[in-house]
Amino acid sequence: MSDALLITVAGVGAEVTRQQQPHLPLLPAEVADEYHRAHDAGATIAHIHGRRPDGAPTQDLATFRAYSEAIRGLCPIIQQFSTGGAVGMGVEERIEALELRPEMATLTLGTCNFGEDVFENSIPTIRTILRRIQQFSISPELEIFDDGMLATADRLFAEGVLSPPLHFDFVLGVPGAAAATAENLLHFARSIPKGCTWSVAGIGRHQTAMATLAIALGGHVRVGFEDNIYYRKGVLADSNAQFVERVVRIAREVGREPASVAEARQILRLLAAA
Ligand code: KMH
Ligand code: ZN
Repeated sequence: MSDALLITVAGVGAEVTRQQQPHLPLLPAEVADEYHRAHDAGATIAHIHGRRPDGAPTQDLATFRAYSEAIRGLCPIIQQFSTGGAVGMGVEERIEALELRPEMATLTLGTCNFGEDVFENSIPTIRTILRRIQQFSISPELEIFDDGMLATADRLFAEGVLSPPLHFDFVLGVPGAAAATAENLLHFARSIPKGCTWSVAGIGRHQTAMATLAIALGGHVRVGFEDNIYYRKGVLADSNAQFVERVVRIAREVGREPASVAEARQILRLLAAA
């Protein structure tokens, strides 16, 4: 297996505001430019949420079509649509854009507290999202926010509705879900079936430490404004690419190069180029 590093950039998110992070991209051209810069810096997967021009989160088809076409016009980064959307969104809105058949889409395997809110993913919700993902032959990325979600993965594997090897993303440090600790990361990485791949999204100030651990452990990395807006304590990042550049520097120090898009498709077992 290639040692190349998958870098996912979560550049938009659903919760961060322009007031908090002035460089947050909202319009299609801004979003495409941000992912283009991140791709040039070494990112190979774009985790995508939709926003209206005023910043309100949306999962609507027109927004995703505009984003997707604008990104594709600038760079070949692998597009991964969020099906999480924003807290409180109905499941039909969350999966509306999947008919555009992105190469990847997220699938969160359980409900958790999310700051003061609840990120709802009941088993029926998970099944609805999974059916739509499979209907369009999209590759799921399994989002794991806490231990119970790993048990749900096992349950779906046992039922045969999901078959490993698959790619997991461990989201660590959300207030109300699993903490961003080395122990949790190791536990999660050891709990998934052999042959599966994984990345970590460390939230807030944990982003770089979690990324560094993942690089050392042979995992992969997610960075971006969705998870963290600060480059360092008290200093806002000036772009998503700035996070990618830092991860690439750390990875190179331990002998890992960022994956190309072609290598990423191999690592992720994606069937064909989009
Ligand atoms: N916005 C969060 C509540 C995903 O993209 O699949 C959920 C989320 C997960 O971001
Ligand atoms: Zn997301």
